Amino acid sequence: MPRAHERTTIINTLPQLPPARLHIGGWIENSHNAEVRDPADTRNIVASAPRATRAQAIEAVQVAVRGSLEWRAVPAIQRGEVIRRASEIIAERAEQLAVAATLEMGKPIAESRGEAARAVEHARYFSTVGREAQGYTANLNEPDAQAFTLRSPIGVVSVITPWNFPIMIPNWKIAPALAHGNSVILKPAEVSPVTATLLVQCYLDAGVPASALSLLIGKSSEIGDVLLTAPEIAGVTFTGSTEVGRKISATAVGLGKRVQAEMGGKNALVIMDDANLDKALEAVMVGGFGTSGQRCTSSSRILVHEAVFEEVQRRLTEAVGQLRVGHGLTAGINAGPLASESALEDVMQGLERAVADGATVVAGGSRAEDSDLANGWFLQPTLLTGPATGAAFSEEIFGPIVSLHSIKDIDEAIRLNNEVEYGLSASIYTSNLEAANRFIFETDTGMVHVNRPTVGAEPHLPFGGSKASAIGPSELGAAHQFFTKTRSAHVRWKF
Ligand code: UN1
Repeated sequence: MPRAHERTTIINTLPQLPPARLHIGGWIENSHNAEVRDPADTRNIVASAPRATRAQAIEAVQVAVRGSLEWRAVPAIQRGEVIRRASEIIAERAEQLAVAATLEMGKPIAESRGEAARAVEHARYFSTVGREAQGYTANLNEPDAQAFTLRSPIGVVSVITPWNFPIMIPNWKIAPALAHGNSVILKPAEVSPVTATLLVQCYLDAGVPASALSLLIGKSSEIGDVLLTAPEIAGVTFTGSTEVGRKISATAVGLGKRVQAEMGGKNALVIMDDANLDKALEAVMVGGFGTSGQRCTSSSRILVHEAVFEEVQRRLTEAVGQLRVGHGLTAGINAGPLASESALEDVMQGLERAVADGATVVAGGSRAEDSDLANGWFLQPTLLTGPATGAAFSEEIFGPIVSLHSIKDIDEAIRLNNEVEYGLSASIYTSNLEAANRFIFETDTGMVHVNRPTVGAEPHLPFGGSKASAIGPSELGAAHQFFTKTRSAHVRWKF
């Protein structure tokens, strides 16, 4: 196997991406004053992007108010047909979306293709929600009368999304928002404006009215405030850091809006002494180093039973050394760069804090040495060992850094799992029924896995966390809780 420090050739000719654009009732030709740079080689300008002004954000809100009325009048089952058509268009354009995602945020193309495929699956799932039972009937304490519950759209929704899944996360918020009859204003991360433009185009081409889906690309400092505070906005759904999510929530909830914030994680993967080690180590590689660790569901803390600790450390050190770091469009690469300079800086600082707190670097730990990678935001995949305290154990470090901590038994695994402020996902690898069940029932994360990686998201199951990982209702299978208002109807038919 080639090793991480071997030369990797950066591809010479990159595909040209279309420009990012704003959509406010129609596509807008703003001047393009932001450059989108390839995080794997910042000498490459891969696209250009507009910057929406505050006035345009205000206009988008007015358009979305009209869009909300127009779109909610379309019967839910017909709205579902439009979403189904969007899923087909996303499937047709999957390669274009995947290339854009890789060029903008750096993940290996195979991962971007996987993300596009999951977006298709998620949209397909939401295309059917209009056919689901919406509520229940109930008696009233009077003759000739009956009550029932129904779900209504909430109205205009601000959708604020990150760069780590630039196709899948905007999609998994847009699809249910629209399926349930709301209008959407999407503000994607500044890192990935072209991917967002292409995704919005899929929904418009599928038949979503122009007024029901707006796209605002720009700086939070310029337009963010409008998306959180305009009186016409009913709800804000956000994915990103806990720090930003809490600020958004404080502002928007304070103004009486609904907030759904899916935030940080410090997810533990437990390996017991009776685990299938091959499978457990595969899960660490996928969950810890996939997307260069830039997932809120990443397995960043591996709690390893002391009886297998040495073997796990040895085998993981070897596997980490075999990861091929490079440009996401180069064949055979399985570790891309971090998405931006600030992302790399944050991760390097987290690593320094981890080491200062007593962690030992057993693999990686520095920027990529290969001269071809010197112009990108690369960090060697890094493995740490150390005490179950300090930054490596408790801080979300959003990069390819995984730390190993030794545990004695299931009690300690559960205690350490629950000790951190986050509560998104957790996993245990074991063949012991009691250990598995205790882990399920005694841990406090929103999602818990047995003999499965910590990552992943099924369209029909709730996706969400507890504690510092989430505010408001979960996503995906629980999306209706955020995107609809449950109302009760009280009907008398003799009067
Ligand atoms: C996954 O684990 O595949 O931002 C999905 C994130 C999550 C999505 C993770 N909201 O990483």
